[in-house]
Amino acid sequence: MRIDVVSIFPAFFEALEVSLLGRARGAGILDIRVHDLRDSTHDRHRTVDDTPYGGGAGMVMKPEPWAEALQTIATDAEAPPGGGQHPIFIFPSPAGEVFTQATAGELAEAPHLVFGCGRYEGIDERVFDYAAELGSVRLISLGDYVLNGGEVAAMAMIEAIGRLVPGVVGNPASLVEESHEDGLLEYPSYTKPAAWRGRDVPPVLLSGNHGAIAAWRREQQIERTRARRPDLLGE
Ligand code: 6GU
Repeated sequence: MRIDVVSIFPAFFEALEVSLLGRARGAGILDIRVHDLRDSTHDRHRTVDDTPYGGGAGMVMKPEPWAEALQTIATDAEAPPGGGQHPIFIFPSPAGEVFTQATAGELAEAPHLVFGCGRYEGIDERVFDYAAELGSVRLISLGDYVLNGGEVAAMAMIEAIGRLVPGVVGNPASLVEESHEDGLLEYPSYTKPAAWRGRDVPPVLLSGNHGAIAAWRREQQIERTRARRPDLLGE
């Protein structure tokens, strides 16, 4: 899978060089390229923002640098691998649809994603219309709170999506039994020692009875989901 990221703070994405995603990049499974939006400006001050029409607080990101950066990426991507297909442009935004595990699974199937990370009060709305001529466009939010820009949100989405790409996580079985994969929160996990500071591991887990263990884990999942996230149960 190819992932391009456009941002005025490319340094945020240095963390993609470590851990599982870093290894997947080294192995050629993920082709991640980070671009500085200011490289698509042509004035001496490398200006990316301006005051909003109609007034109001804050600054808005100008359309021209965005158009140049996105067009260059879309055109360049015509070359394989993943070439010839229109990219999916993702603009992290608190005004977008909410990102879920289902969103991650869907996007993990795409050959080419482009993340456009806005700062300030947002990006000139015409950029989204322009991007829609180059590929498909999604505005996506992590949840109902506000970050200073799209970078941290893009990082979270790239990790959630990237780990679902075949070969990124060594043991695919570990992707199955985790929170949100079946609409429930994960069951609690324990390791050795069986007794620790007066706290014992639940005896059923030491019983060797696989049916009883599976039933206990399912009960735990339902119980915690009801306590912490009743919305997932429609309650
Ligand atoms: Cl995707 N962007 C920003 N700026 N804030 C957010 C968000 C995204 N998701 C939640 N808060």
